[in-house]
Amino acid sequence: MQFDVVTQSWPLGGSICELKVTACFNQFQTNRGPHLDVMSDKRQRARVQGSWAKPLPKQPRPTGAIPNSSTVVIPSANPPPAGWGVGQRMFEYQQPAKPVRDVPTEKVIEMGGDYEISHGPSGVSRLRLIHGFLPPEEADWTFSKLLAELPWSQKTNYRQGEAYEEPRLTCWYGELPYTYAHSTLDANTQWHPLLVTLRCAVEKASGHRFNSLMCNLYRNCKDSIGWHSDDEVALGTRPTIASLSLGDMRVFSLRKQPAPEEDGDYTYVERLRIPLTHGTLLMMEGATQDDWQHSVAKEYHDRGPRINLTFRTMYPEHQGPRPRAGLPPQH
Ligand SMILES: O=C(O)CCC(=O)C(=O)O
Repeated sequence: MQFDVVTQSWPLGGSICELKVTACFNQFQTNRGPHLDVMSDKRQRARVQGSWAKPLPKQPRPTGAIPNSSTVVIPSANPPPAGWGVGQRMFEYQQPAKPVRDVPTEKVIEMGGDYEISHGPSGVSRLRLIHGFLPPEEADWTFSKLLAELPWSQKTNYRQGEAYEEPRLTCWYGELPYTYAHSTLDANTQWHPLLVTLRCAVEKASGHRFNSLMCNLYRNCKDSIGWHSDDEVALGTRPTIASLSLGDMRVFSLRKQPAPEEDGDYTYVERLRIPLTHGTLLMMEGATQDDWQHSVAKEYHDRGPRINLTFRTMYPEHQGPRPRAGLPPQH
């Protein structure tokens, strides 16, 4: 076996790119005729190793004024050899038709406390975050009991006449049925005794009375709830919602309703993220359901089960969804 090494170098981006061509051929090939030598030469060229040699000394930067013309010609740093079919590249600056708008940075709320998240024509939107509302041992026990003993089932919803299974399990408690996404959860007054105890504790902490409860079970990272507001007419105006989380942490996201002139475009709206941990109580108050939407998105990391209990007050005299501009809710 015989090896030949041919080294070719040329400047590229401030370094010297060096290409080593390792020619390897069997001794007997040298005994073949001239046409075979051409073939073996082609095969030899196919064995290529690239490597970087030491950097070139720095090139002096061009000095002088930037030309006034709106066309800037940027020659490529190391023009390729003639015959490559690529010459100078032209970039033309054009004034953007619309002023450039920044997408607001998403804010994260991690510390417990009271937050005024917006002041709008509908009023002040408020959040209250209480970590450790249930101490860890109590939260563990409550989670296991509710997971095992609540009548969890998967609801079928409808979007544009098409049926789809909700990506989570639910159960509903209240004297009134609860309708959303064109399907109804029947009234259910058979409150689990543990839920009655939790409702009393949440009422005491919040100073609000609740007569209904939506229970959600997110089985794993693939379960979710889409963007929506809890703004059904039956919940009354500026409803207070108390949301207790148990089990694995999931991110609760909020996004502001866009102004009417945005035509339902959420690109530039304010956004918030709240990691909701085991035993945490989140209160949504004031105009939050008018001016914001919320969701729990699917995740790409493994997640264990999570239960969320949202306590609400339903008014029998009001029924049906509240009309709203923008996109339909996606429960
Ligand atoms: O799981 C959560 O934290 C949110 C549940 C929710 O948005 C709802 O029940 O309307």
